[in-house]
This record gives sequence, structure tokens and C-alpha cells, in this order.
Amino acid sequence: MDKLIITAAICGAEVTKEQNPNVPYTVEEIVREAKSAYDAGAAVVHVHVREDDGTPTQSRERFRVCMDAIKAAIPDVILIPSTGGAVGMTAEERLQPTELFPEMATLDCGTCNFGDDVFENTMPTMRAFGKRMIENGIKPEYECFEMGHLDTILKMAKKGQVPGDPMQFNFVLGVPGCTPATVKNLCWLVDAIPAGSTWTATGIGRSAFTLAAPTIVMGGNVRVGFEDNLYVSRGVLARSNGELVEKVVRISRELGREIASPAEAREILSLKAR
Ligand code: KMH
Ligand code: ZN
Repeated sequence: MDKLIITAAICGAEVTKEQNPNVPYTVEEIVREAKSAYDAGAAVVHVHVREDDGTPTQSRERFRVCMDAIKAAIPDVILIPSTGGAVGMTAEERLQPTELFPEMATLDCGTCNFGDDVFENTMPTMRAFGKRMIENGIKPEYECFEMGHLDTILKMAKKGQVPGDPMQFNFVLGVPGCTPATVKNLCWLVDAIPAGSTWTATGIGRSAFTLAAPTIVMGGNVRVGFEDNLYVSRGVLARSNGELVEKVVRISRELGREIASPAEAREILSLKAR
């Protein structure tokens, strides 16, 4: 079994300092959180950015400044900027980070309820995002919140509308309104991916670690971070993203699986040398 790739989703677009004062907004705070996750064992950082007051933004300039600052602090980390942004943003707004030619970026694979909101990803939007990623040589991380999302993106890959083999999926389970974070649901999704693909599981809220454990045993990779979960254990706010990553590292080592470095993660994810 390959070593475990840990992704830290350090910031997200929805969580706030009111919920956990350690949620990063400023460039300095984003670098601090990325470095804490990396030092704890994360090979990948999933990047959202905010204005200094916490407002989510997809500004190309803000992404450039934040990603350059992260790279200056931890040069070998793999960055996966979001093209999901925040609910309600336009496709054009959301696509801005792809203009920076990152080695990877998220590509959300369908519309779904998202708490009280609707996270809209229409077919034309997904085709436009796929085309951009093909043109700009970006490997997508396919964010699937539902089985229908996975089925849709596999069909699009067959038609050449999005980058194909080998594909990297992130199964995001436990979003209110979407697929619950159960082992049975995870197995259903994993069983449907093409041979040679790689996958990550993200459990939202209290399922962050209960989904991480079976994922580690099944050979998948794990995402944790403030975007998905603000607590390190019941009622205890995490002091940093690093603390969440440390917990995954502990679980994985107990289960006998070692942690991938960024170089090893690039190999596992078939990322091209740049
Ligand atoms: N903020 C969510 C509505 C992604 O990064 O691609 C979407 C999201 C997915 O976070
Ligand atoms: Zn995200």
C-alpha cells in the first residue's frame, strides 16, 4: 500500500474566527496554518483565500500573494487552490486561480445542497472548468459530494471534456444535505472509480476522524483542516491545522501506514515534474 497523503484544508470559505479564533484570514495567518500542517505531516495544502476581514474571495491577485507566501515558507508543498470558492460566486470568479497555472486545482463535480444553500455546478460550468484545466496543464482533484457527481465526471472524462487518467478524487462526505459520512457510502464510491485512480476522503465535522481511520486502512488518502472541522476532539477546538494533521498521523502510524512526503505524494499522484 502506498504511503498516506495528508491534505490540509486550512481555511475554507465558510468557517469564521467566531467559530474558532485560529481560522486564518490574512496572508500571514494563512502561511502560519499551512506551515503548521506541513510540519505535522501534510504533503498537500488545499487553498482558499480571504480578505483580511474574512470575506471569501477568488481574486487571482490574492491567490498569487498567498500561494507565493506559502511557497516561500514551504517550497516543496503541493498546493491545490479551490475553484469552488464560496456558494454564490460566478464561474468566472471561481476560475481565477487557474490563471496562475497551479499543478493541481479542485474541480467540483455537480450541484448539491450545502446546508441552507445550493452549491451550483452546472454541466456548462464543469465543461468550462475542464477545458481550462486541460489547456493550462492543471491536474484536477475531482470533488464528489454524491455518487451522481462521480458518475458525471467519469462520463465527462470518457468524452475528453476533463483531464483523464490517472484521476484523483476527493469524496467529501457529511456535508449537511449531501451523502452521509459512513463507511458503506465510502466503499460504494471507491468501488466505482477506475483502476489506477487515487482518492482522498474528507469527513465533515465530527466524522473527520471516524472517516479517516477506514480510509487509511482502505488505502485512500485523508483530508482534514479547518475548512472541514474545527475540533480536534469532542468540544475541544483545534489550536491549529497542524493539530488536526498530527491526529491523523498518530492514527495512521498506529495502523501501520507511513506518511508521504511531498515528493512521494507527487509520485503517487502522477504529477509531472515542473
Ligand atoms: N466552499 C464550498 C462551497 C472546493 O474547494 O472546490 C466549495 C468548496 C469546494 O470548498
Ligand atoms: Zn474547498
